[in-house]
Amino acid sequence: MTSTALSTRLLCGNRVLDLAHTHVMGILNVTPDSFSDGGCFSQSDAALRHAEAMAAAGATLIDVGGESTRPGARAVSPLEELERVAQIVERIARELDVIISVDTSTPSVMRETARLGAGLINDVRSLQREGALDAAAATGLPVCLMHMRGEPGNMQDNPRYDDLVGEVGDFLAERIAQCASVGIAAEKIILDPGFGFAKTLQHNLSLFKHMGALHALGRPLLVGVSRKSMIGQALSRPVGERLYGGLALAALAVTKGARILRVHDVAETVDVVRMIAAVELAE
Ligand code: YH5
Repeated sequence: MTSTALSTRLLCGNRVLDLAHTHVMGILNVTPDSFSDGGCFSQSDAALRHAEAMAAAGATLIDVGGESTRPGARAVSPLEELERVAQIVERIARELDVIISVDTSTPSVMRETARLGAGLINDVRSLQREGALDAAAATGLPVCLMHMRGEPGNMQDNPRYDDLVGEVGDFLAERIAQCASVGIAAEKIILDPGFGFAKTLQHNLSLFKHMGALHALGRPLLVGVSRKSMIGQALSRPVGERLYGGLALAALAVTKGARILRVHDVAETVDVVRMIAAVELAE
C-alpha cells in the first residue's frame, strides 16, 4: 500500500506531482504569433496572464513550448527557442503555483529552463536528439517520453504499422532503457502514446481505444488530443469546433487510466476530471 502510494509522487524541481489522481496540463505556446494581439501588453505579459488563467482554472502543470511541431513549420535555432521560452518560464516560476513543463527537444533549452524553474521535460522526440539524454539526466527532472516516428515535417507521410500498440510500446520501452543508461530512473518517466504524431486517423482511434495496454510498461500516461485533427477528422469539425469531441476523449482517457491530460481548454477539462472523481468517490 505505502510503496504504491509513494511511487505515484514525482518530484518536479521544488514541487511534488502526485499521480495518484488525474491532472490537467495547460498548453502555453510561445511561438511568435501566439500572443500578438496588437494590445499594449508585451508577449511575455500576455503569456503570463494566459498561464495565470489556466492555473486559476485548475491546471496543475503548464506546458511551455517555443518550437512549433506542425508539419511545415520553420526550424527554430536553439538560441531562438531559448529566447522564446526563458523569460516566461522564469516569470511563471516566480509568480504562479504550478509545475512548469517545457515542451522541448533541445538540450540547451532543457538545461537552461531547469535552472530557471522548470519542473518537467516534455520531449515529443523522446530525448533522441544528440545530447538530449545527457542534458535531461543532468537536470534531474522527470521526463515525458512520447511516441513519434520520423520528424514533424515527414511523420505523416504514409505511416504504417503491423502491430500499432505493440510497436508504440516497444518504442517507449526502448526509450526507457536509453534513459536508464544515463541514470534517468524509470520512476521519473511519464509515457505518452503521441496522438497525431506519425499516425493516421484510424491509428489514432485504435491507439486511443487500446492505450490501456501501455500500462504494462508500469509508468503513468499523459494524453494530448486537445483540438487535434483526429477530432476534426472523426467529427468533420474545424479547429475552433473541437471542444466537445476533446472533452469526450478526455473523459475516456481518464477511464483508461491517463494521469495527465494536456489541453488548451483547462476549465472545461477540469470539470470533466472532477465529475469523474466525484462519481468514483461515491459508495
Ligand atoms: C502531445 O500529444 N502535442 S504539440 C495540432 C493540433 C492541435 C494541437 C490543430 N506537444 C503533444 O498540441 N507533447 C504537442 O491541431 C505534445 N504530447 C506531448 N507530451 C501539437 C499540438 C497540436 C497539434
